Amino acid sequence: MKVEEAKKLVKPHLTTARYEHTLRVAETAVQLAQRYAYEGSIEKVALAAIFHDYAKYRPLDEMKRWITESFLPKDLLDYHHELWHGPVGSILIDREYGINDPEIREAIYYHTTGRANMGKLEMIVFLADYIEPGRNFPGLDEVREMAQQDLVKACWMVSRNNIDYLMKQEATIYPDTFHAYNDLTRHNGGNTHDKK
Ligand code: DGI
Ligand code: FE
Ligand code: FE
Repeated sequence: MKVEEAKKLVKPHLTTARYEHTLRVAETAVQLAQRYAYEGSIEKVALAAIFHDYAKYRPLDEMKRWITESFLPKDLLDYHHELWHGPVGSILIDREYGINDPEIREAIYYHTTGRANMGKLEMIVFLADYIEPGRNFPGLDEVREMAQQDLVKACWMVSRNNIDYLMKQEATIYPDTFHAYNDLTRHNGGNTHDKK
């Protein structure tokens, strides 16, 4: 699928603000892919980013049905519905448009939580979603700076900031969110608390 066609397909499913976020994530993701010499095509990077929030505004009962009736893990239903749009979106783009590239699917599926052993395209979309120029989170400057230097370390910062934010909200935290943090921490050489 061509990038321009993907944009046209996604647009009616999103609000204007969300569509503009999506375009900025795509631009940011392409820049990261170039910086970190992603081996796949730039078109794949753009498609993963353009579709990453595709399911964001699906009715909750429809997303619930996809989780119940597909291979998606049922424990998603025990967590906040914000966690559903990635996994459900990854299924919808296959069912509706025949996009079944595993790297694209995983980048969309895990873009909210991350997970252990993320691939390069997954990390690129995960990071681009957080640092795109329209975002304004506390600590974002530090992450944007690190994004120019070290993809894994920048993703680690995103993961750490997410958990920090969620704990301050006293929110429940999905296991993959922790798995991402632990895995990225190990890839960063760990911390003195990890060492005996
Ligand atoms: O869809 P976006 O707004 O572009 O961004 P996103 O998909 O990264 O995040 C959507 C929301 O999900 C965001 O407000 C933070 C939240 N979130 C991420 N991980 C967890 C989570 N919420 C809960 N309750 N638990 C998590 O593990
Ligand atoms: Fe999202
Ligand atoms: Fe997003």
